[in-house]
Amino acid sequence: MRSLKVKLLAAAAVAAAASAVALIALPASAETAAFTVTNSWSTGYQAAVVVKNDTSAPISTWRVELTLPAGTTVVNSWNATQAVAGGTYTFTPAGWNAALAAGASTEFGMVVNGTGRPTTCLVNGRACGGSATPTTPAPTSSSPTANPSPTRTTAPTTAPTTAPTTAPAGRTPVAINGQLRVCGVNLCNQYNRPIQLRGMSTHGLQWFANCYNSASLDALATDWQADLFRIAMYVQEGGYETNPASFTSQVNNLVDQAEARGMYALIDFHTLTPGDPNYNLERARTFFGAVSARNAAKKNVIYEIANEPNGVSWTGIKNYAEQIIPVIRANDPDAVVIVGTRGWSSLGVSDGAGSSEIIANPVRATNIMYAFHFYAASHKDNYRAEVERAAGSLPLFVTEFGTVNANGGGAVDTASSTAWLDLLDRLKISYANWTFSDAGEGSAALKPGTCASGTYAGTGVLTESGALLRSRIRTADNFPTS
Ligand code: IDC
Repeated sequence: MRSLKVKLLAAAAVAAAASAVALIALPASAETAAFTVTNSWSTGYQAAVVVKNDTSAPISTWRVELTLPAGTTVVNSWNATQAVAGGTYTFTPAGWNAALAAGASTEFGMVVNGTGRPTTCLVNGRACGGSATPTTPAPTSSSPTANPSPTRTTAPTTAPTTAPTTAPAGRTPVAINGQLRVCGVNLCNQYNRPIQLRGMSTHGLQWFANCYNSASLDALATDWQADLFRIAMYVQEGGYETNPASFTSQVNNLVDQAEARGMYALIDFHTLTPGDPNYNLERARTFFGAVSARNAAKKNVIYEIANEPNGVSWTGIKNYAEQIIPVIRANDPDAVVIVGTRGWSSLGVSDGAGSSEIIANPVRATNIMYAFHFYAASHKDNYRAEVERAAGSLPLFVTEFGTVNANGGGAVDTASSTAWLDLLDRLKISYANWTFSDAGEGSAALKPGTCASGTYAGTGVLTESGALLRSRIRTADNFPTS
């Protein structure tokens, strides 16, 4: 058996805002797991565990066991499968993150109720530092906190996650705009005034979970000044259907992370293939029942119930919407819900149809909007004309768009992207760009390798698409405040 050792990093002062770090020396070649407290408050804390294969050979799976003292429990976790026996929590891969190439790492996280730190930490059955019961050494120095206490004026109703360091209290998009609603064809804020939200979409959570963490969300909220974070939870392709509990908790965690930074969170049930959302009707009932109950009290949540219906009629989409919207409304009556449209959310244009079939036969529900998606290098004047026409009758929300081809790749079409963004600004149509990730494709905003490096702020990490979007999103919002 390969030598296994654990690197244990822990916050030493439980109640104090400052965290100190203790390190157990590693052998030259080992698999490691690093436990870091990323935020703490009086009754609990949030932690991240980075499992790293520091050996020179691939490993096929991993298992981390943490024993917590009596009175301290794990409330929820993400990016891992959690089991508990006594006070010992065992975390195994979530499904997509089992195999680790030499030098590769994966991260999972948890929210803990109680202030006790792990007394034992094992990776693949071996004790930290080679002993059965490692103790966390006392801090050798106190370092300034990486994650200061939130500056919010209102305490979050659930366990907070890391708050931004620079967003002034009361000035975040959610603090200014509050609970959103649809008024006429617009998205309106708490003062019933039309607003436009501008932000970024994740890539598939099953593939790019390592891109969504405290540092990347801080960059989005404070460096990009984004209003909106779309959480793209694929249902197929290794997504929700493979582990509903894990993906639900991952989405909920990201909702919290957006809330802690004053950003709106768009929960995207990312159906794509098969294109008929009714295929996932029961999954959607379960998922939206869970996330709407859990997030009902929050003001920052918007629900997108079907990413891109395709190969299905408008009637089929409408039937799906009229079954899922009541599930959400039962828990969260005032949240805005967005309905996907025919032909990959093209308002039907990509199917040779158009918005008139929706206008003639709208979804029977209030406080809803309709999704429109475009990829600037593929979709041009005729699509823009349809959006302009439809915007007079239907509340539209561009929940996804790319600056490149519809396959997510190719070169940035700057002229078409700029024409689109100017149109959306003029019509006050909100948007989320595909993607805030370091995928190796033209639509990704971050250069390949950015997420592994852990640094997200500034322009050095951006692709051409990312630079364009950051410069557009960073301009002042001017939200009405009365
Ligand atoms: C693409 C991703 C790509 C992935 C593919 C398959 O960019 O890495 O392999 O999905 O799932 C959409 C979809 C969105 C697509 C994107 C680009 O909503 O899931 O992402 N796109 O093809 N609609 C139009 C384009």
